[in-house]
Amino acid sequence: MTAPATKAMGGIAAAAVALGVTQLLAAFVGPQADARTAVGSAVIDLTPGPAKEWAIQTFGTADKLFLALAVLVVIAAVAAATAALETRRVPVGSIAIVAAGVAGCAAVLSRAGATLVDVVPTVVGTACGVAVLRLLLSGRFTDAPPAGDSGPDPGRRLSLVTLGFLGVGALTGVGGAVLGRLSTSVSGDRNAFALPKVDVAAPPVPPTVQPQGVALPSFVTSNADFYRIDTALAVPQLSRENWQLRIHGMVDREITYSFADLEQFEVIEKLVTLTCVSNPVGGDLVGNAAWTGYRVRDLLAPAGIHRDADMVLSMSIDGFTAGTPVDAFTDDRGSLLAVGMNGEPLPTNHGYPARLVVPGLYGYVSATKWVVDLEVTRFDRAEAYWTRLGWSARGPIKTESRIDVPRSGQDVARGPVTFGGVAWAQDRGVRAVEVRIDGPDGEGDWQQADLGASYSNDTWRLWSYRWDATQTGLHTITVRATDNTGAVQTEDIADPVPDGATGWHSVGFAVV
Ligand SMILES: Nc1nc2c(c(=O)[nH]1)N[C@H]1C(S)=C(S)[C@@H](COP(=O)(O)O)O[C@H]1N2
Ligand SMILES: [Mo]
Repeated sequence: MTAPATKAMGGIAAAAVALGVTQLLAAFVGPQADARTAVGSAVIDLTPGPAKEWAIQTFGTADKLFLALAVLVVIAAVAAATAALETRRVPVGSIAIVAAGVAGCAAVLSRAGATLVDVVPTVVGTACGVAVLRLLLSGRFTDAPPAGDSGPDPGRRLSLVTLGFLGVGALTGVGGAVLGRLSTSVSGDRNAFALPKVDVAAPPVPPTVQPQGVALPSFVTSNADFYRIDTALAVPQLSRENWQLRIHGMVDREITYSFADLEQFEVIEKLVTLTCVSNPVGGDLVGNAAWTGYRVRDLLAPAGIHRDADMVLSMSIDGFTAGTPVDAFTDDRGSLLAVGMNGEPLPTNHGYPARLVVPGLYGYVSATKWVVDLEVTRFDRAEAYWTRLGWSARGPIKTESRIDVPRSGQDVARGPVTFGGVAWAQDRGVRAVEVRIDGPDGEGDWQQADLGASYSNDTWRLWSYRWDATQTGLHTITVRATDNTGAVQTEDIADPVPDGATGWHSVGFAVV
């Protein structure tokens, strides 16, 4: 008899081999054969909206790492539990591996463009997993060794073999993932892409946008620091050669642009602050970049948009969709099909080779990355990805402000100190920022903060506030912004669902 704990370890080793072999073989068959991504994408698609929202708010840009770890933990737990129950007559563990394999095949086949060949790695991996489990639980390593055998004792021998299979699983898994990545990566294509020469440059950024004497985020967010939110488990690898943009629906003429076709259009550059609807009050799912690209208006014009159309449903190569009011593409705000971000080709995880950027709207209704399709339609006929899950069909950005300094719980020495943060209200612009500091004596008065120079109504505005800390004890700083229409940021607390969080950001700190 093998002990349950040993059986459980055997189950985990068998699962590792099944996953690893599948991953390695998939690297040779093609990206659609990657069962790991297929299952992960299916999990993302089947996860209810509120749970997705929780993951985005809790883990932000690390949400996919969390998903991957969570899935691995669940797989290991199920493999261990079922293997511990495996007996010769009722092979619970083996059945669990086969069931997982069937689910993996189903996930692979459910993906766009998948064929029967794509399930071969999963089938082979599953078979290897079952074989390993049966071998480890067969008793072959624990049965009494022949007399005179001076090898390690049976228990140790089994542990070593189990560890060996765990290693095989890890190596084939990591090796397969790396190989698969190398063979599909568009990083070479991206490196070879020289951004088109800009015809209409963005005004230069004056140094006065950045308040002095306080460590605030940079007015322009670097590509490396820019938040990333999307439903893509594996970043789509789309080369310029394979990219095209199809415009269809309620138009006089369908048009399909190749990447080279874009050369006929004027190249513009524009700074736009992007904001995620899932950003909680005080959160960091907001960033400001210089985008290079083409006016969506220019691309749409030759198609001839019907007068009764009011929405453009943009679609990514991976099936994500966003519904944007036609006006937001055709009015003067300068919505872009962006190919460059901060003077570089778009990073692959920000949409290489092309994405949409629409000033004034949350990303979920506008900022489609890896965009390949624009369907001109109507809000009463089409529903985009997040709208189907309960988010609002329209997503104008709400006025918000954030405190970056001090950090929550920070100690502030007595004497002069400078606080600060950011405020945004695309595309109305920020006119004023006020702060209130409440101390041990009670509530303070609202005071005007100093503002960094206003760059444009489409970009955030940095603020700072000099304060003399005189009284020791616990304090709270609260901030609110006023946009250029004169509307003051609302104190009413709203959840990110369905159309963006509201409320005032406060931070507690101690004067010591
Ligand atoms: N293809 C695709 N594009 C997408 C998304 C997505 O899930 N898939 N998410 C949108 C959302 S919700 C936001 S907030 C922005 C974020 O853009 P970023 O990752 O470049 O910051 O991308 C938008 N574009
Ligand atoms: Mo978002």
